[in-house]
Amino acid sequence: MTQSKNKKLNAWVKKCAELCKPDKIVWIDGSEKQKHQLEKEACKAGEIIELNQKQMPGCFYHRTALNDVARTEKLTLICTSKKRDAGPTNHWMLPKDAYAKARAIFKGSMKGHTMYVIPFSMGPVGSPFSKIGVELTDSIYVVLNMLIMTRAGQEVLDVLGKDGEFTKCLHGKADLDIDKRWIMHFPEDNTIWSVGSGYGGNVLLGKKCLSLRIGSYLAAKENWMAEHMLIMGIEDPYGNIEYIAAAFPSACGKTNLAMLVPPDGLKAKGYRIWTVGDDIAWMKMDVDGRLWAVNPENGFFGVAPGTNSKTNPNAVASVKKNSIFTNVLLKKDGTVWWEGGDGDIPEEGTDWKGNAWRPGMLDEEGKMVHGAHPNARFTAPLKQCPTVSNRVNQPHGVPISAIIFGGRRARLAPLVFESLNWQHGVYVGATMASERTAAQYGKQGEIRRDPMAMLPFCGYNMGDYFKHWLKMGKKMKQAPKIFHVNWFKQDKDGNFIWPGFGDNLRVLEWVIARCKGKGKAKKTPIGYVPTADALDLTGLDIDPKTMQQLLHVDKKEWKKELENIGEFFKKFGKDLPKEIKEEYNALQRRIEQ
Ligand code: OXD
Ligand code: MN
Repeated sequence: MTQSKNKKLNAWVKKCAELCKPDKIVWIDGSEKQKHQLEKEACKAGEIIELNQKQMPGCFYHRTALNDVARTEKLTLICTSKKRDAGPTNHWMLPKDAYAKARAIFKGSMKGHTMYVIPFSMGPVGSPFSKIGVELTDSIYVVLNMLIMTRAGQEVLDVLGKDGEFTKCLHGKADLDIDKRWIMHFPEDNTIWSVGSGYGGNVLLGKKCLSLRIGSYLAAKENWMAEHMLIMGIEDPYGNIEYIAAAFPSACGKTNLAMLVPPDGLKAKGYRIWTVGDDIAWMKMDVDGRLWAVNPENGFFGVAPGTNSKTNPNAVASVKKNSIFTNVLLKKDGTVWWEGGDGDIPEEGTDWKGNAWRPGMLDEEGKMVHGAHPNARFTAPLKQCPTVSNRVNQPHGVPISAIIFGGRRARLAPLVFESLNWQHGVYVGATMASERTAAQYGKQGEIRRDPMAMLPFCGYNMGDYFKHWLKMGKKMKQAPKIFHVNWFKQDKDGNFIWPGFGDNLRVLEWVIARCKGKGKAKKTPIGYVPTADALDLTGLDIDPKTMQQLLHVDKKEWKKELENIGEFFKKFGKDLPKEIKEEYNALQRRIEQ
């Protein structure tokens, strides 16, 4: 039985059901009653575990398959009729080959299972920013996560109406076999097919798949921007709120920045932070010639390890109830823990793999056994964040004063600099990079270029994406100013020299001052850098020499950086916009002067 008035939707659901052969089809209406019923069912089937409801009301626990704990970039495809349109940074497959490959895996894969139909809206329901998607899935875990991360249910079908457009999102767990796992995007068909995975980033199709990959493709066609950015409001002592959007590569602290707590020294000034979003921004020029942004999501899908009352008290508060915990440590009392979390290290528990765990346990290779997987996640409703902005449901979003790019650089990039203008700012975004540290990702100092933090998320040719950025800047009467930050500078011994976290507000204060034509700066070859006395360091114990180091621009290092950038740009060939080449040459000239 169909529950939609949209003939196209009904026909597509029928076609997918004929392929996957579920025993039953259930439409998600968004009601509490249906949600509770599904929670019960998933607990009974062992798909989720009910946590201690006294201490963590409405919270559940889930383990993924052992080989299914993160996004799989190699298996993530952009399927366009021309290879050129996917560009040099994406994995590509011809749509007909991709459909055939996935169809063979989907075929009959839902026999004995239920197929859930989730109508969802990315962005406030009915907002001119918003896009509707419908996800079909055989996973209740996916349904419960989508109910947190998106606005889902009957109200979305009502807005979709008889002939509204929607992104067709098909997900199936199939055998959770890594050799039969694909995350396929068909931008020309407004379609996403994800099969063989149960990990959030691969299966909550509203997030990276729709809001970024399909979103960026639609944005270029429709003159808006879909970006991997947090959105936050900074309220000054007089009650004025300025909004900024910031892009950092995955796992560089976007969630922490979006929920920042002002440091004591600045608190006296009366600053307040308002969280609009921690991962994705959809931005559009309004009639005032400014860029306005909404967070298309309705929840947080954040990394748990390292999150505690010191690093991010607002995230800790956000996950107190109605949240889902994936791949963390399950404690005896039915609560959860993770490395770098609050409280004493538990004496025992069940680790993310489902094995008995004790602190200090070593594996066969003598390595420490983690209780939680390093990419363990919490899924929590946006509205539970104590600093949530009262504008998150506003259909027009918030006006953006500054765009901030950032990376993890032990040397090179100063704490903050302002680009010379929009075009130079686009160059700064296009040359963003993060270093891997020995402790984390392998070879120390190895640089991964990640333009605008969109490398894994741009749904089309990245050369065209740079062109789109340049075009948007030309259209705006009052484009946001573009900055670059680096919270991760290190001394010779590898110690971080900037405290980060709440103290990052000191940098944001300067950013906002610059947007208002204030804030002291000196011009350097790479852009405007704060003068030694420009940042308010009240209450921060940092010596002038360290500040100098943080703000230093070393021409020799930048010359080396240019070589690396030149290599990276080669892969774009003639698709690299001439303006970006101009900026490269101009920077080279300024450095050599
Ligand atoms: C990411 C995420 O991988 O947000 O960027 O999960
Ligand atoms: Mn992200």
